[in-house]
Amino acid sequence: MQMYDNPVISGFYPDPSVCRVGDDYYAVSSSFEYFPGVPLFHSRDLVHWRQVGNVLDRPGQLGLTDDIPSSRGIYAPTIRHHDGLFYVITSRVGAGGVPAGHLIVTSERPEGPWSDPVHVDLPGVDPDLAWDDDGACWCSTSGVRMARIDPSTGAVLEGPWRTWSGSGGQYPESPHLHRIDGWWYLLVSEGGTGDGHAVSIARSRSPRGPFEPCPSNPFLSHRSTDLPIQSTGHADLVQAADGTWWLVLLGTRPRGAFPRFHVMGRETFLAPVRWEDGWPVAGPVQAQHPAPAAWHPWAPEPARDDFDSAALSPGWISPRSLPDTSWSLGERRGWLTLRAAGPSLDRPGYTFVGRRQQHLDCRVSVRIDPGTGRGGLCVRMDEAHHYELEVSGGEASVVARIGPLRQTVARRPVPPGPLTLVIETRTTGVLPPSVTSAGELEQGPLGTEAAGPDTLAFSIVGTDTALLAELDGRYLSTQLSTGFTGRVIGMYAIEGSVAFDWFDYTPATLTGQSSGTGGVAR
Ligand code: 6LW
Repeated sequence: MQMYDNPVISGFYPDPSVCRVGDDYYAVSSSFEYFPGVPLFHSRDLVHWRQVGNVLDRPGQLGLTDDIPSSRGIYAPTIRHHDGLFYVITSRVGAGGVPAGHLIVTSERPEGPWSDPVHVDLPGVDPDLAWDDDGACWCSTSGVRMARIDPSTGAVLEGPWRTWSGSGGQYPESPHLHRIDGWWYLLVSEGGTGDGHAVSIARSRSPRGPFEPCPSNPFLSHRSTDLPIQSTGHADLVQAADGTWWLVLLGTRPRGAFPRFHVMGRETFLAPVRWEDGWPVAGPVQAQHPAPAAWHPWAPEPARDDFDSAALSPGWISPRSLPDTSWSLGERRGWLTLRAAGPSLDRPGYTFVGRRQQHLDCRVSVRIDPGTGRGGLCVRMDEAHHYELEVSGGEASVVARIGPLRQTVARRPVPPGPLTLVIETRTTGVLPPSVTSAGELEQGPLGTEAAGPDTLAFSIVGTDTALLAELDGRYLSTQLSTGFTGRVIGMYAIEGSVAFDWFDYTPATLTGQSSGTGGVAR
């Protein structure tokens, strides 16, 4: 029997929403402070996904300014297809987690171009769109609230009012309203997006309610289990072309000692659904399930970007913005040239182009020519949590920024001209290293057992390979940094111009640890 692997979209792609048009499926997820926003994926089987663009790919649609903290910005989109048009609705969230309304964009084609946004002034986050036969458009948001809106202008025509809000768990959110067999099913998540996460459902003959809850709510939760996949929730429902039903939902893969750490944020999982007495039955979400009838793998994405194209591919992201003046693929043909905009990765405003870490074990390498500038390769959670391998002035260094602490943990002279920088994440042989008072890295236990999720190893490759440092991965985990995102690995410049000939991302598959192969580009 053909099985599929979870997660189906690995790396920090949380809050998934999916719609089907004929034999094609489209999925979107949250992007928070990153530009471009709202990655859009295409699949023919719900298992193998490839990114075909970003919904918010023009600065004017997004407006992510430097005062937007990490893990704020764009939250929890919903994608729907109605009357020949794709709709994406998503929330904007400002400092302090204060919701700042919602925006709707439309396109005839999922690849875009997507329209400029119209704004919807409703409280909460996690907006959803659903239409009834009369053409009325229903928008539900966290809380859970419901309103009738005009999606072409964003005008609120009626409401909002409180509607069914789950079985009593905290944070009723991520509502999705689906019309199935003459019923309106309202799918919600509750319990918060951590260990207590759960999915519940209710139904009504009218979008206005009253909603009758499913007797077995929450009908899906991994709370209080020792399952390897945790925090399952924020689900959307889709019927495959063969009539079977599926949930796409977020989950995490925590590792290490109690209370365990996840480093790639919340990822996208797929779970089969069956119906009993008019209610969905799903879960637990496993690392493998029998595959949907359609099976349509895409050709694997190349591991390496040689920067030979005229445009950056859609998987590249930058915190808040990537001004045209800060990067070029044309200045030096076949190289990505980054120009420093800010002097430090500790404060917004710097030049950084990266991609999500998508595998527990992976190897990232770049060919860098620092010229007279300063830059390198960075693993980032946010401005206060990042490790980098940096080159400048004939020296390579490994720098760790963990909360209020910033330390150069290794230095080594390097010859002038291009060199290859390598960062590996390893889940095997994890030992907590220590830094001596002289700033030297010392291997060995610090009186604790190996407890982190992984180790990050920093090397320079020339005629031979020099390992500069190995650092504990727990300090670049959601449990340490807090927030809604996961690791992003990227190239940066913080002084002058720094050029990159290629960037290679290779999952390590021979470590004995499943990295979740999913269908998405690696
Ligand atoms: C999102 C909420 C959630 O708004 O996390 O898992 C929040 N669910 O629905 C941010 O992703």
